[in-house]
Amino acid sequence: MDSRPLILLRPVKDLTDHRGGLSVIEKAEALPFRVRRVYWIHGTKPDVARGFHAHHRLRQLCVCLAGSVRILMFDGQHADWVMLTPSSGALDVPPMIWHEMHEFSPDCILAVFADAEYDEADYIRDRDQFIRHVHSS
Ligand code: T46
Repeated sequence: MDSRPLILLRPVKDLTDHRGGLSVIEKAEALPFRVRRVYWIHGTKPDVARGFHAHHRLRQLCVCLAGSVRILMFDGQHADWVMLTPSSGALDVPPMIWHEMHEFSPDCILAVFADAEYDEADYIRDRDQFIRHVHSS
């Protein structure tokens, strides 16, 4: 298995001025793929966790627009946590990374930029199956 870092935070440019905030993600270093779908998670109920899957091929960038959320990234061998906030940068979620989203603040808005349209067949929603898949490839 390769040993890529599990937590890769891509830069979000802050152009805040006296009028308020303006944040930008641009250029390949920050947005390294063509966006084909955008969705956002909001109004998450207390004590709810989401995710609990990996994708075969999908690559995504998660940006916390408001509040905070704690994300677990697991490559089948190593796991790491990251707290996403509007100032933490954009989390790169490559294919074949099991991810879970925990501890959503009530005001959390988590935007996700994806490189493909929705396809349920791309999901691995069973953790044991994910681990078997990682170790067989
Ligand atoms: C991910 C994390 C970060 C659609 O029909 N179209 C869509 O574009 C999406 C994202 C979801 N759905 C359906 C699939 C489920 O029936 O909406 C329902 C809820 O999706 P899910 O339970 O997968 O939601 P999360 O928050 O667990 O995961 C989502 C994304 O699905 C996933 O790709 O990486 O956010």
